[in-house]
Order: sequence, then structure tokens, then C-alpha cells
Amino acid sequence: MSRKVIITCAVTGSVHTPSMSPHLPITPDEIAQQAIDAANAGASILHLHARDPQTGFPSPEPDLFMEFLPRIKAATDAVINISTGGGMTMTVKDRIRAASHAAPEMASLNMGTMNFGLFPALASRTEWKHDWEPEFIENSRDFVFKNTFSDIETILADLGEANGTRFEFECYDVGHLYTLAHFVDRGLIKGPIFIQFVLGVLGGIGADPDNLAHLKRTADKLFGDQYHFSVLGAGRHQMPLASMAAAMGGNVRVGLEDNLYLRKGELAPDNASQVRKIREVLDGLSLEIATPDEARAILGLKGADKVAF
Ligand code: KMH
Ligand code: ZN
Repeated sequence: MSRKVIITCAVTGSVHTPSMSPHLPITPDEIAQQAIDAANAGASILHLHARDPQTGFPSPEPDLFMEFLPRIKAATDAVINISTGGGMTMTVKDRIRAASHAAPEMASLNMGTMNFGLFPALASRTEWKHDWEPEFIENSRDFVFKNTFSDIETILADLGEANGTRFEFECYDVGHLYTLAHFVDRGLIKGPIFIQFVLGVLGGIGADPDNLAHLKRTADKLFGDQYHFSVLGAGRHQMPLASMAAAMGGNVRVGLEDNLYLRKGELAPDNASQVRKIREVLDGLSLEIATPDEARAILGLKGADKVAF
């Protein structure tokens, strides 16, 4: 198959809070609609989190996921990827519940314990829709994003072994690639490996071209041609880094989970607008996008008929 670019759209996440953008999808209706629109715009993978519909607080509740997963599946052919990163207040056990219940084709798997600082965002806002928001963001100053070897083993066993779910391996620094290689060496992870290089999170590697080149060079050394990579640049780094990824032979991730803007000073009206924007870049590079079935073939996924929703 000639090279096709997989677009992942991460629709809402758990990093941004409702006051930061009126366009951040919160309710199951909003998440479903924006996910469907993103798929129609060209995203072949939808990376999904849930939120409490009243407050917008990130939620691990499988019942909430089940309010939008079947609707997205009925309306699109896109691959569903359920987060196991969850949100700051969740235990690892909680973070796995939705993916364990729904047995999706894909789930995220974060490859190392780290700091994850959102608190600089406090400086740019004084008014909040919900009381929980400033406290949630401030608490990131003391937050440890826990992804120990034991956590990774649990997720590989409970989701991978048990349900045939495959993973978006989120690597926020070079060491995370060595952790991934460790699990490959133990035979607990088999190809095709899909690595999401995450750049620009406060606590992870910085978002610049040199760092992306170093991540790719390291992955080439560790995994040879047995892997595919995609790139997620946090905030304003999203489009530049996704563009670099595409030019370097990789795949791209966009979506309001990682960046609320379409361009400087202009909030993205929805997720689909970011998908359309990266498609313009891909088109400029004469790159074709992968359909969901092409993404399934590239990543060795089990198929949408084998999920539990
Ligand atoms: N928002 C990303 C930087 C996950 O859901 O597993 C991290 C993420 C984690 O996507
Ligand atoms: Zn996520």
C-alpha cells in the first residue's frame, strides 16, 4: 500500500476546562456530534474521553461513554480509541474502566510516570464558569501522572490480551521509547506499533523540530521499520508539529483535547475545523489520507465488529 496519512482527532480530553472555549464538547450529544463531524472531515481515528454533562469535569464513567460510543459507531466507520490516561483526579483503575467495558479497537497507553503541569493557564484567566476549574488547574502543580511499569503491564493484560485492543503508545519523552522497547523485548507488545510522540506538555519534551527529529531517530534505532509514528503538539505547537510529522513520514493528531485554537487568537469552532486545516497541509504535501479501513490495515486492528458497543 502506498503511504497514507492517518489523522487522529482527540475530541475533548481532560486538560482543557469549559471556560477556556465555548466550543469544547462536554455533553454526550456534543461529543458525539463533534466526533462524527471530525470523522466526516477525514479523521480515521477518534480519541475519546468523557465529561460530566452538567459540570464538564472529566469523567471515567463507562455509562457516560456508552451514551456516545454507539452513536458514533452508527454514524461513522472511524476507529474508536478510548483514553486510558483519563484525567488528573482519576486512579489508574478508574482510567481503565471505560476501555475495559467497551473493548474498543484502540486505547491510549501512556508510557511513563511524569509531571503534567497545566497551572500556567491560570495566569491568562480570572473568570470561570465552574468553581472546580481554577482548583483543578492549580492542583496540576503537585500532580503526578502515574504510569508505572505495573500500570502498563495491567493495561496490556486487561485491554490488550483480554480484549484484542491495540494501543496508541503516548511517549512524552525519549525515555518512554525505551520503556516501550522493554515491553517489546519481553514479548508483551507486538507490531505494528503505533507511537504518538507528544511534545510540548509541561513535564515532557519541549515542542521543537530538533526534539521531534531525536524522538524519531531513537524510535528508528529501537524499532527499525516495525513501527508507525504520529505527532501531537500541545497548544500552539499542534499544527506546526503535525505538519513536520507528515513531511517526515509520520501521521498526525489534531483536536480540541490538545489545542483549542485554529490560528493565533482564533478559537477553533469545532474539531472538524482542525481536521480540515491539517488536510490542507497534507494536500499541499501531495499526501493522501488513510480511510478508517486503511488505518485498520496499517495498524493491525481487530475491526469495528469486535467491539462491545
Ligand atoms: N492530552 C494528551 C497530551 C490520554 O488520553 O491517554 C494526553 C493524552 C493522554 O491524550
Ligand atoms: Zn487523551
